[in-house]
Amino acid sequence: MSDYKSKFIEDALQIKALKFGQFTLKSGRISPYFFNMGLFSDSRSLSNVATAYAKSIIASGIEFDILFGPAYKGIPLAAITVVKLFELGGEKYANVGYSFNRKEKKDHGEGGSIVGCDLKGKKILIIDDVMTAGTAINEAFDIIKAEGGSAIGCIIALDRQETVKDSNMSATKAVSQRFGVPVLNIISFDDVIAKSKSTLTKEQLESIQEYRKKYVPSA
Ligand code: OMP
Repeated sequence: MSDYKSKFIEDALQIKALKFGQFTLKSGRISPYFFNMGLFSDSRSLSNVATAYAKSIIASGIEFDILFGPAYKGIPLAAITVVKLFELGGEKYANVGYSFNRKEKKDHGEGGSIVGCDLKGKKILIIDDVMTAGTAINEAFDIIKAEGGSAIGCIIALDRQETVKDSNMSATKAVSQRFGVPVLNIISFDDVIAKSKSTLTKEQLESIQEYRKKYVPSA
């Protein structure tokens, strides 16, 4: 596992952004673990997160004009990562822009629902936190399309490697096929387990295994 992935999981465990227990997910699934990206909220952990996103993007070689962070959680992620892309990737990323959407459209001043770079005619990389059943991310693709941009991929911190809502298809694969773009990640569920297995109790490992049986993709 690369250093930045390893560091990312270590930080997540240390600040308790990655927790084991019983959690109800957006999809209604009852999960034995939860990843709360919002707890990366101090300068050190945010700097490390930005490094992890930036290194994953640089390693992928993906070409894009704008990093788009859907409201709310994507907003700081886009801002810190675009800065880190320039710091780590240099001139190649010097002109990369960032933008985000407002949840409520503004009808005065500059108006509209996009803050930051105009998306029209631009190649957009979406940045978000977690993918489970792959539902939440659809909205970001819709916003970009409505603004005349072209979504060329998305990057998430954690790919939980689960199925979509009503079939045994992988959520990331479904998103990738639906929009014809790659779905990149910093870490996957497999990375989480590889790194934290030795610290988990027998009961925790069993409930993770039970959960996986239900939602592991077979397509
Ligand atoms: P899906 O729409 O099912 O892919 O759920 C993704 C969203 O669920 C993320 O954007 C988060 O808001 C939230 N989530 C987490 O933050 N961490 C988790 O470990 C799991 C979820 C979740 O509810 O599935």
